[in-house]
Amino acid sequence: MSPEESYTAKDIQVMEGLEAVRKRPAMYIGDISKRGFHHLIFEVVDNSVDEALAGYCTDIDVAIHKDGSISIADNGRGIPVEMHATGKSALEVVVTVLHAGGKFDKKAYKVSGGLHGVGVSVVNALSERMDVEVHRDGKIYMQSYSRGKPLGDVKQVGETAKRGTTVRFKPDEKIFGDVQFDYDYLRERLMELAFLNAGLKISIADEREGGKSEKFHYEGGLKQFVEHLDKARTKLHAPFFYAKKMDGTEIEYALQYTDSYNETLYSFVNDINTIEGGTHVTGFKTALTRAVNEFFKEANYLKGEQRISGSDVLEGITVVLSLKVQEPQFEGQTKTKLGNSEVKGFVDSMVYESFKTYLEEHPGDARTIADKVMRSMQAREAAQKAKDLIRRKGVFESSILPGKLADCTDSDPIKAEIYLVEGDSAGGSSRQARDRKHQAILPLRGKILNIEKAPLHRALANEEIKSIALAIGSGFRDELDISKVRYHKIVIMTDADVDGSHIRTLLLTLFYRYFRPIIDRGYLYIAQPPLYKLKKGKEIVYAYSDEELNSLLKKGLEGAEIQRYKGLGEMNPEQLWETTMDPATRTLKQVTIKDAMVADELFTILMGTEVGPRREFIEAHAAEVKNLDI
Ligand code: 0RA
Repeated sequence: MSPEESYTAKDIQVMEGLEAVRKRPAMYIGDISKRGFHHLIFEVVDNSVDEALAGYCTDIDVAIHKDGSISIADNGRGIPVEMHATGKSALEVVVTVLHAGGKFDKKAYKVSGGLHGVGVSVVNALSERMDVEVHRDGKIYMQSYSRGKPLGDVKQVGETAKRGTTVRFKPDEKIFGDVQFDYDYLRERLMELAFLNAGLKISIADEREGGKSEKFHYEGGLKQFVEHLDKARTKLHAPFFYAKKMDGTEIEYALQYTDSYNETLYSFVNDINTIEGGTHVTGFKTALTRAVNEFFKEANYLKGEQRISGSDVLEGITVVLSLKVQEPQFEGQTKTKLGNSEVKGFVDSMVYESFKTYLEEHPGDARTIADKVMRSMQAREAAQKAKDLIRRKGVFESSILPGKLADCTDSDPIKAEIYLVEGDSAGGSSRQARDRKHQAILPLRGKILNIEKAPLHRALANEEIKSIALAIGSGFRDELDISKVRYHKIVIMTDADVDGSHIRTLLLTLFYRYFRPIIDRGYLYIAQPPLYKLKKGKEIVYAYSDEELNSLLKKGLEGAEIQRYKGLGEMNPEQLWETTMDPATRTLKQVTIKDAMVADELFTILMGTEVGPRREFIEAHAAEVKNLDI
């Protein structure tokens, strides 16, 4: 058969399928930014994790190579290679056919919605080059592709005693532009996957300059996840772990109380972080509250009409909740909210029973937890009194704005912006620089309260927090009313130095813990002031990163005079306007919940009660702390 003759209708369909992916990549992988090309990696890793879930794979090794490619090797069953009726190898079908369902749809847990589960063929379509090596039945097979098209048939290239699949690919620059893999971003997710899948060994190696590598392996799974999250906190007892499988649905959770005033709850469905929560989280919270209340009643801890509220039970708790659901429905803006109504009851009954039993069987832990919950209840009552007092004084009425706010004149929230500016001098120049009609300035003085260590009623009394809340107008925590937000762009503007990044972390944590819906709506931003001013003759150019500086110095601005901006105060109002505040020329980074979560975790380490993790962190990051970017 000549190549022309073997080019069948099926091949045309294949190419049309992959062409569709190349035409509208965002439809398949969300976007084509940094998130997008990292998503390609997770797509392949998910397939390897599926092999592990099915009981066939123990090791996954990820490597970032010097040539800009990435490889994912596993010791699973290996993608099948046998010939099809179509004359094609199964491997070629799996890798070139969009949703090669049916026979090859081996997933125990389907992932509908969300972005996971689009398949290796999407990775192939979006790679300028991909190589797959399969070790199976004693033989090594290879096939290579370019932009989804096979460069030849599947070939046997040797013999082997091993099993498994290695996928190596280089994302297509035509689609993604300049691709730079981010080690820390990858490690974060790989570590998370190792925690979520107890016993699975995952490694990451960076073969680029300054190379590094790490291995993640946790026999204790979620229990160790919780210990990791609490590493900087004072723990009140050893973590409790529970797992149960029923009618194809699985639940696992680990839980620990610390002396923190905050709730840390991470939830996952089929290994996807359900940032927006959902029925499983609701079920969990109501069950936990019920179990504790029940236990308190039986132990006669409560006086008369005293009742424990959900927030009392959740204060200071760290939870990782992980579910495996067969047909998950993901909803919400980022498709990370579980919608399945049947899951709520399932989680509720499993958690209620297991936690109540735990309290009964561990009287020491139960006593400690009960004391903590009691203190939370008393603090809540104190906070309520403080709030009532403030309300009576009218402080939280939106007509009263903080004295240092330089408000804008247009009161339409959609058009209004507020800059939260560090320090008085920068506050002054941004006040002069701004567009008075649409831009308000709130200067923030000194350090904002460490909310990791402050109970609610102390947070309420803090001047900086109060003025932020008053200016924004929404109220916060349980009482936040998103329709009252006075600005749909809230911009954090801090110096590009250690203090600045510290204050930014603090503010992100504050919004994450007190004003979360503002982040969910996408109202929170980080200003991007330039790091350098380059002057060559009459020409003045700004660089916003070290990379940009280097490339400007190489392209036309050789020998330019360089000024490094340490603080916003070093810029005059015109420069500040032009580089950072003018909507026509500035870049703002929109804060995602994930950004805020990362900041919050970092903050917990930096501010937590345990000294060890803080020292470790600072030592590990000493070199980069100057541009620690969160
Ligand atoms: C299709 C069918 C089977 C496994 C796989 C694909 C598979 C895909 C990937 C991608 C990366 N690693 C992978 N490992 C396996 C089932 C194989 C069988 O039944 O033997």
